Amino acid sequence: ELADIGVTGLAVMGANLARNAARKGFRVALNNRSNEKTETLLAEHGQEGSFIGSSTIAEFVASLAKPRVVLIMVKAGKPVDIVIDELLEHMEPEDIIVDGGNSLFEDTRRREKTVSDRGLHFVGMGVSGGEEGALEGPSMMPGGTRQAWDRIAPIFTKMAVSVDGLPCCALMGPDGAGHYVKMVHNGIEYADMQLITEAYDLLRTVYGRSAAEIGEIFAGWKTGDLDSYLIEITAAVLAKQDPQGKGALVDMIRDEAEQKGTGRWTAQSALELGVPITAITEAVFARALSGRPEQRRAAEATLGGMRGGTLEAGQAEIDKIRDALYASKIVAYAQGFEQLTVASKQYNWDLDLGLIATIWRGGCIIRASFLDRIREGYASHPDAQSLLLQEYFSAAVLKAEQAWRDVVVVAVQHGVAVPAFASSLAYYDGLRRTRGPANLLQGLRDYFGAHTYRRTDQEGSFHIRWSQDGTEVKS
Ligand code: NBP
Repeated sequence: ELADIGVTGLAVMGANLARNAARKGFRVALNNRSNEKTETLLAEHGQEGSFIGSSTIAEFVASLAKPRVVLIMVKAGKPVDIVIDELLEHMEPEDIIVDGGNSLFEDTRRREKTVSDRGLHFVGMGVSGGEEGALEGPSMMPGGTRQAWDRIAPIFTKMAVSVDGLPCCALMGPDGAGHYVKMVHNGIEYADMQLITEAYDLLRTVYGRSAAEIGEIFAGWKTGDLDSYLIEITAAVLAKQDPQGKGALVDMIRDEAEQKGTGRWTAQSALELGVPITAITEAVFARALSGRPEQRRAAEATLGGMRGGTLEAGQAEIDKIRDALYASKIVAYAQGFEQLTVASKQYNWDLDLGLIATIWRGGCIIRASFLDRIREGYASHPDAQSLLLQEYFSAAVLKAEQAWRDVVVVAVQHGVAVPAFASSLAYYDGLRRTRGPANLLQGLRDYFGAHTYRRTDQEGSFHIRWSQDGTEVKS
């Protein structure tokens, strides 16, 4: 009997997705560049379902029912191209190649073209939820043709987690749409984590609370507006004791964050598209600064550390930090969704923002009850120009606004950096201005570069000699 789906690339993600499919009753063909991984999977988990092992790509492809569905789970980048080329030698028109790795959406657009020129379908699918999600039910964001989706939907919607009876897997749009949505998901995840880190830093550094105490504060936030997976695991991480007996484990961890690139890609795309996603970008830069420990040590020695002494944190201060976190989080999501809106127009993807919020509710790292509000918001205001202008969120931000300002003031006065809190607030304040200060920028640009300006009272572009004596620099 032939297999329903094949998985090639059996490191943690591929192996767990293959087991997930088998546990859901699909017959799964297995392949990996080096055979040990295939053999190990068969030896350790072969009894979980129906698998067909293979040692060559030819054998692997031959073990699949037509039209064939192959899920590639190899390292993002060149390996994906290598595997696609190998598969194309053996697969046939109408077959479907799905890349489930964290590929750059531009690579996906290129690969989709190459594969569809050969008469096959290519689906670029973002998979979120880490290794546990891959096994138990991830959130999956496929991009490709409707025809390919109709063929693979019965498999992938069954593998994905469901929330309120809706699978966290749906067609996002053509070509790179799925990987783009996954990229922005990761960007939002960066911002979300940075905001949590800033709340922690204030409580730890300015208010002198212990990791365990902060863990309890976060545990208390699990039940309110902030209810989310990331808040839940923050409480757990802060509560964890060092197995070597040195107190809270988090206090023993080096403060240098690593990154694999999806946050940076999100920021790069936003810069290309001209979308102001300040929270995500600050989160990427905060990781970059954290990665310069020598420079930070030298700067602290020369310039001094925190300003002023620690403060007492009563319930009022803790509540304010929670409110600032929530308001900043709304801004970060508003920015991420705006980026999706702009990209959707740019690449003709016709993204459904409510559907995106729906499939992010389970399986993925940013899952939160908050996404239900976003989903409802897009259902009732599909054309709102910003999430911040949807009733639920505008009311929430207005309610949190004073606390948000107070928290940023305390951070600034104590010299403790809160780039994501502060830049979210700056974005919010910039957004709330019918008339901002860019009139002056235009004047300057016209002065030195004759870039022209437009007037508030007349149509057309204008240029003027700005200096009265004619000595201005000419471009
Ligand atoms: P890795 O990203 O570590 O990739 C290892 C796999 O790639 C192995 O199967 C390896 O084969 C294969 N491979 C490489 Br490397 N070069 C190859 C080549 N030239 N030809 C064929 N196969 C090659 O695995 P992972 O952590 O399971 O992640 C897989 C994908 O899923 C990545 O794109 C990742 O970014 C994405 N992702 C990961 C997570 C996560 O939590 N880890 C979450 C969501 C998405 P070998 O065994 O022969 O060396």
